[in-house]
Amino acid sequence: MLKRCSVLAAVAATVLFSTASQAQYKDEYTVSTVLPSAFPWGQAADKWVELVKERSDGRINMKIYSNSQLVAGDQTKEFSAMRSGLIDMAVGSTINWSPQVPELNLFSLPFLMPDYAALDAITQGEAGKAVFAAIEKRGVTPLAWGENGFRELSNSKRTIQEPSDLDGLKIRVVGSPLFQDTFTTLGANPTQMSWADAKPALTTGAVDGQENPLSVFDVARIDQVGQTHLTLWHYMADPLVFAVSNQVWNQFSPEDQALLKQAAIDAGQWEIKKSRAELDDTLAAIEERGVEVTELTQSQHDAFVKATQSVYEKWTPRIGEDLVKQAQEAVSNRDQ
Ligand code: X2X
Repeated sequence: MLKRCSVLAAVAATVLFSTASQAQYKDEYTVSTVLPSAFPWGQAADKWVELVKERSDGRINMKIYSNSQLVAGDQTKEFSAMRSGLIDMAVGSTINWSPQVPELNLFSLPFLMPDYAALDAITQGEAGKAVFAAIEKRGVTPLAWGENGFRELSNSKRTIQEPSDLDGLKIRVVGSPLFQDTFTTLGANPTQMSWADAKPALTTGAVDGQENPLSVFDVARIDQVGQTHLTLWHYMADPLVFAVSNQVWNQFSPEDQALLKQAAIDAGQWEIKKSRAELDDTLAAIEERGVEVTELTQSQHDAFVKATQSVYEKWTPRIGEDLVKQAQEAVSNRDQ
């Protein structure tokens, strides 16, 4: 009898304990993204949610809110909302979080990363670790990298082959002061606006041009709003970061933290591979629709590099001299 009682007590204790720890878990966690499932970015988030659900046998459920709807369309508020716990998780672009995490401006330095090997050398090396530490320091736990892509320049007015071709062009840029500086120094007339406002502004002709990865240009059908000139200048690429608000992160058991992290790593690797593999077809589809695609010669490219040097002078101290140096070294030592 005594034995039975203690077994019962043990069972009761287990039930109680697991209900107590389960009670800290939410029925559903919010995941913020800017772009929805039609884009690689949204697919990265979809994959993460799917893997977590599967690997946790349905214990951890996440729901994606795309188009920055949790921050009323203002993607530059996503990081603060996550930090304060208004948003549980996000798959976000380094550009959109850079107002709160200055180190993330690293990736926006013009022509720092000539190719994917350079981008990977940064994210997968010591510089990438330093960037993650900077995010963590500001109240958000970064788990893995994904990719929005190399950003190319489009406009409705003319072929752009050299800095002077940008003279006076009104360009929509993301809400980042560094972008404002890059385009101002090139002689353009940049306007910061959210993604939600970008397509309407292109449609009405309020702006002449924009910059975004080819996948975004293609899926959002930017060609349909008069953007007939596209220059492949690969001037920067924005990685995506899978992340969780610290307030939420600390409530997960160590096992579930590991599960969330591994699922983010797997989803990120899957999405990076997929979006790179799709690039050639995407470009072909864009050209087929009659968009004039311009590749820069080496000397044209060099002219842009030269014209944007002042951005480094102004922004390196803000990003951190050591981090910029570490990234530049990673780029020069990359496997090619
Ligand atoms: O707003 C943009 O241009 C986008 C969708 O690429 C980002 O969120 C950085």
